[in-house]
This record gives sequence, structure tokens and C-alpha cells, in this order.
Amino acid sequence: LERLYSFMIRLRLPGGFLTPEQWVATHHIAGENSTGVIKITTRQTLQLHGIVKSKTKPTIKAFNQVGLDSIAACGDVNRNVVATANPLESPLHERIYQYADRISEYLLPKTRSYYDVWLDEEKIYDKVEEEDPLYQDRYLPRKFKIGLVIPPNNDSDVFAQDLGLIAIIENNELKGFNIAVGGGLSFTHGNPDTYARLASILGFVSTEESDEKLFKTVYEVLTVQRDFGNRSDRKRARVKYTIDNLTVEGYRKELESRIGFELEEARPYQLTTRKDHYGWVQTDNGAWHYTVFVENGRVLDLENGAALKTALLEVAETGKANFRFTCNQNVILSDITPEDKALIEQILVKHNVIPHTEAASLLRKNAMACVALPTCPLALAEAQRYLPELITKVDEVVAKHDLQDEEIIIRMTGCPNGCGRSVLSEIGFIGTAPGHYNLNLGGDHEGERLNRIYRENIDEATILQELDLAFANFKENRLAGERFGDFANRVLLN
Ligand code: SRM
Ligand code: SF4
Repeated sequence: LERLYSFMIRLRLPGGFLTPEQWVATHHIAGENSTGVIKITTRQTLQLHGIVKSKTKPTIKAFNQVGLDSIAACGDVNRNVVATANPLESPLHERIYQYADRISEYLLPKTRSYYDVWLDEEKIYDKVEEEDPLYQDRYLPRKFKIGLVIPPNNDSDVFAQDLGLIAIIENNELKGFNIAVGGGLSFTHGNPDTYARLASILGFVSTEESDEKLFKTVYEVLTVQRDFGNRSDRKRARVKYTIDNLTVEGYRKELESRIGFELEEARPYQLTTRKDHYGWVQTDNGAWHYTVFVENGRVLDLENGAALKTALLEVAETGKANFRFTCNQNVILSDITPEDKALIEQILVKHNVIPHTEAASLLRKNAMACVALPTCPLALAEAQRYLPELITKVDEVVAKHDLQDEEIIIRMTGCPNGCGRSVLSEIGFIGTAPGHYNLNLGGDHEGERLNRIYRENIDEATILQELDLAFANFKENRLAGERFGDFANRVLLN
């Protein structure tokens, strides 16, 4: 008898985009082959859990039939490319999304093994055909992540990326991108040689004449990491360590020698938020978009009566809305014509999705958690299964201090790997042991400052006591308009 292994499948969805037909297929694939819960991830894609061995191939084949794959969604390669999700951010949104899609394609490994193994293509091991100038015969030292943002919304957390591209838009024209290199959030408890780091801006690349320079730069940022990254210690193999070894200046010089031109001086930009625009918004082209609140990205019919999964299927079956996933683990039903808006709204109301989205507290709507237990083998503590009940309790503490109108970003991860980007929140919980977390404070609202440890390895009762004291202090001593994260950084951590 064989052990009953079960697997997780993660799709590659650059920019987090899915057609309604693809959502319908995903809904049924999830129902037939997995636990049924569809998980929207912090990198704008989807995961299915609990796929037993005999169902893995049928799952991948079924996805392939609707044009979806999971190539390079894991491994020491370029991962899912993320981008600002909401079309409201800019009339150039579609163009920026296309960059995410093209960069993802451009950096795919050339190997055909995925097709050979999963899609029953004839196995041809042809060394010439498999030649891969980027990954060669050794891939990268570690995973590699790219994210694009359209200021002022930093919803894809550009400074958490190995390579962040900040769109520079002047007078509604895309001028190019600031290039930020060396972000990464993971560390190991008790190992000071590992640390979270924000990406450093190296310069600006113009796309006004053509995209050639941009693509060359992106490619060579990877080759510098391929050739200079640490291949003997996986804990220190991400770009953040390579750039600290080479120095920022050294990385830029090496990059410039490979691209054959100098990066221009970085252009000014301003980030003011990382939030999703819940509810209806309309873009200049007349289209409507509804952002649905999906707590921790878990799409299922909820016990509170919000039949999220049923509603999303019904919306998709109309064929009248696209699906765009956000890096905050929500979904935007997008590109809806004014004529179709009432129909979509009716479905969302019928299944209680609109009341559910509207009723959630600000704290809850600005929070997210990683998967953690029971499926993540690296989890030290709960995250997505526990954060909802902790938020209910923190909501009470917040209300006690009359702070319920504050938009405070809370994030929780079951371990310090940082999948829920907890070190980039105003209140970060990082699992240390079952029921215990480090409480980190002092990150900013915009994602430009990491938080720091405030209290170590504490349980729920202590968390609530500490937050009670912190909120009382905040209420009493904050500067006009000061956000909680900034206050904590200025006062509580000093
Ligand atoms: Fe992650 C490993 C889940 C975003 C840093 N991550 C894992 C694994 C695959 C556990 C494993 O290696 O066995 C988790 C699967 C859990 C499960 O049961 O599903 C896992 N990571 C996730 C997701 C699903 C969290 C979520 O709830 O949304 C996110 C999927 C992203 C995607 O769609 O591709 C996810 N992971 C992230 C992020 C956030 C981001 O990229 O914006 C980070 C921090 C940023 C960074 O990379 O620095 C992150 N995951 C890690 C790490 C630490 C990497 C490192 O530099 O050391 C690991 C462990 C590893 O790679 O060894 C990891
Ligand atoms: Fe697992 Fe840790 Fe990532 Fe959470 S942060 S999904 S516990 S690896």
C-alpha cells in the first residue's frame, strides 16, 4: 500500500488575471480534484490543496485545456510576476499588466519537461532543444520574484521583490520604470545572518522609444544573480544577500557592464497606499469593477451566509466579468459594462457578498495571513485559520479606544518566511511556536519601512494586553494625522 500523499498546485497567473471561462473551469477542477477551497495567494495567483497523487495529472491537464499552467510557479526560477491589480489606478493599467505577462513569458525556463511529464507529450530529451541561455544547466541559486507597481498604489509591495519595477507615468504617459533590486522578507529566528531587506533603487530605464532596454535590464538582473548568488548556503542565496555582498553600487556596475548602457537617475514617484478599493469603482473608459473581500484569500461558501464561491461561479457563468486577483488576496470582478453592472450586483447581493464586503471592519479588510497550518510543512504556528478570530478580539480593543476608523495594516505568518509579508505591516505577527507569535510594530502604511520586534514569543492574552496599552498610548500621544505604524516607530520602539 502506498502512503496517501496529497499535493498543492499553484498556477502561474502574471498580473493575477483570469477570464470568466477560466474561473468556471477552476471552480470545477477544485471541486473534483482538491479540497474545494480556492486560495488566492499573496502573489496574485491561485492554489488548490489536497490533491491526491492520482489526481495531479488530471488537474494539470484540465488547467491546460483552458490555457492555464503552473510552470515556474515554484522552484529556483522567476516566479509569478505581480502587478498593481485595480484598473482604477491608471488608464495605463492594461499596458502595465501586459508587461507583467510578457516578462513572465520571457523568463520562463525553456525545458519542455512540464509538457512531457504532465501532458503526455512524447518524451524527447534533446539537449540542443533544451538549451536555455538564461537558466543554463543550473537555474538560479534561489527563487526570484518580480513585481510592478503603478504609484501611488503599492499594492504589490514592490520593495519586497527581488526585482521591483515602479512605473513612472507623467501626464498620462508611461516614461519607463525605476528599477529596484534586492528585496526579500524571509529570515530564520535566532540566525542574525538572515534578514528581511527592502529592495534598493538602482536607477531608471526608459520605455519611450522601445521596450528593448527594459527587457535587457530585467534579464541581466537575473544573470548577475545567477552568476554571483550564493550557491553553497540556501539561507543566504536570495538576491538581497548578493546585492549586500557586491554592494548596491557594485551590483549596478555589474548590471551596466552586461546591458551595455548606464541606468538613468531614478525618477520621482510617490506611494500613498497599499489597499484594495473594495466595492464598485468606475474607470474612465466607463467600465465597472467590484472588489470582493475574501478573507485571507480563501474562496468558499462562508458560514456567515456569504456564499462567496457560489456567487463567483454564477458571475463567471454570465461571462460578463473578468477576474483579477490582488496581492492582498482579494478578487476584483472587472471590466463590467454599465449595462451588465446591475446583473452582477444582483448576483452579489443574492449571495450576500456585497453585505459581507461592506460589513467587514477596516482592520479585517486591511489584514492578511499566509496559509500556515495544516498544509504548510514549515509552519510553527497558525495563520489563516486563526487570524480571523484574533481580529475579532483586536477589533474590540480598537473600539475601546475609539480607533475603529483607523486603517491599520495587520499581517500574520506562521513562520518567519514571510509569505503573508508580515514584516511589511504596521502590526505583524510572526509565528514562533503553537499559539505564540513575535509582535512586530512600526512598519509604515505604504510599504517603504520594515517593522521591528516589539514583543517576543507571546500568547494571545499578552498580545491583546500589549495592543491595549499601545492603542491607549497612540490615542493619547499621536501627532495630528499620524498613522499607527509611524507612531509605533517614533514612540513605542524608541
Ligand atoms: Fe511562500 C515557502 C505559501 C508568498 C517566502 N510558501 C512556501 C511554501 C511553499 C512552503 C514550502 O516550501 O513547503 C508555502 C505553501 C503553503 C501551503 O500549504 O500552501 C508557501 N507563499 C505561500 C503563499 C501561498 C502564501 C499565501 O497565503 O498567499 C504565497 C504564494 C505566492 C505565489 O503565489 O507564488 C507565498 N512566500 C510568499 C512571499 C510573499 C511574496 O512573494 O510577496 C514570501 C516573502 C517574500 C520573499 O520571497 O522574500 C514567501 N515562501 C517563502 C519562503 C522564504 C524564502 C526565502 O528567501 O528564504 C519559503 C521557504 C523557502 O523557499 O525555502 C516559502
Ligand atoms: Fe508556511 Fe511560513 Fe510561508 Fe506561512 S510564512 S505559508 S507558515 S512558509
